[in-house]
Amino acid sequence: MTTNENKSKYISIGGLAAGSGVPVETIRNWELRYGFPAPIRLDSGHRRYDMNLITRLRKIKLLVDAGYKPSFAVNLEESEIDQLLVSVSLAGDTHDAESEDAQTTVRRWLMLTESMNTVELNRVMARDWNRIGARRFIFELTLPFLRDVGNRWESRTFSVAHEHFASEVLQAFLASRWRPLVSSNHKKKLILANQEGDLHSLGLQMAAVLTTLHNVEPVFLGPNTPLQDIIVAANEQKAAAVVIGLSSVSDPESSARFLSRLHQSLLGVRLAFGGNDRIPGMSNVEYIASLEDFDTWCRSI
Ligand code: B12
Repeated sequence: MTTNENKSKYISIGGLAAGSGVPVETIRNWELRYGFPAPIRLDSGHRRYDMNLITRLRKIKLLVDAGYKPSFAVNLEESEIDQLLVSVSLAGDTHDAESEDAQTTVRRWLMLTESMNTVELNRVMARDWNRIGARRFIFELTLPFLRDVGNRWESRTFSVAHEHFASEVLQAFLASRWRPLVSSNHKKKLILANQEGDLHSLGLQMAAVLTTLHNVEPVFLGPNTPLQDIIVAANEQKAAAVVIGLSSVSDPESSARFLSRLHQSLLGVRLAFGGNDRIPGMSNVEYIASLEDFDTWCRSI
């Protein structure tokens, strides 16, 4: 087929390779052997591929990585591929999940993110939480997982949709675990909020998990919280402290102004922040460099 129409729906072989994670040479080789993925040809003779092929090729790659032959995988229906991807992931459970190393578990989470399999990713996360406990779940699995998601997004192995999917599943999972742990026996309250404009709330979700392990009640205001609302919540709740999450996207100068204004209005409530190490030093506002440090800091509330 020769066409120059609808070019925007079509991508080059390099684009297909970047989007699917299958190298250019392999794509050419599979086309030659199995007739898949089939390109259209421009008048110039160059190959172009329908963008919808990215997802199919990505999933086929997962099956091939799991040991299936390409000749078998390329001929499957979409629904068969999805079913097999679930069983591949389940099969991994049968070999001693107890002793599965963190790297393998993170790879499993990444694979389920790649196929956007919500049910299975939730199930595996629940298994891992029960298997190694909340603290290790955060430090050994969640942080490396998010780092890998970020790296894959940067190298375009993951799309923005994958990044959003991973964040949403993870944040819902973490909240579902720490919220039931909050008890009316907790004597102290800690306000957790992101600065206005900052949507990176996963650091705070992890901080909330750690907070409950210290018998302190997190009052979680979450992403994008206006200054005034943090002040109102801290005063009304008689909070022992306020911790602000600032991601690396936040501008250091305006974040410093935000923190100073907050400190001035909080009247004797302890104020700390974490997440961005480029904020100029401030007296009366504590800096918590990492979630490990936050875990220790909680003991001082
Ligand atoms: C998930 C994610 C998102 C999600 C966030 C969803 C959510 N509910 O949190 C969404 C899709 C919304 C998003 C949006 C954007 N993102 Co983003 N995102 C990420 C990603 C993949 C993970 C971030 C994360 O949660 N990491 C886990 C945290 C805990 O790790 P950390 O940030 O390294 O934090 C460490 C410490 O700083 C500390 N810490 C962090 N938070 C806190 C809080 C407390 C209280 C304490 C004590 C400590 C602490 O603990 C961590 C471990 O020690 C990163 C990539 C990466 N490698 O991190 C990019 C990343 C942070 N995002 C980035 C960008 C550019 C954006 C956008 C501007 C993209 C865009 N063009 O729209 C927007 C900005 C939105 C906004 N206004 O905030 C860049 C920032 C680059 C920079 N320095 O400027 C990154 C690094 C990706 C990249 N490599 O380019 N993002």
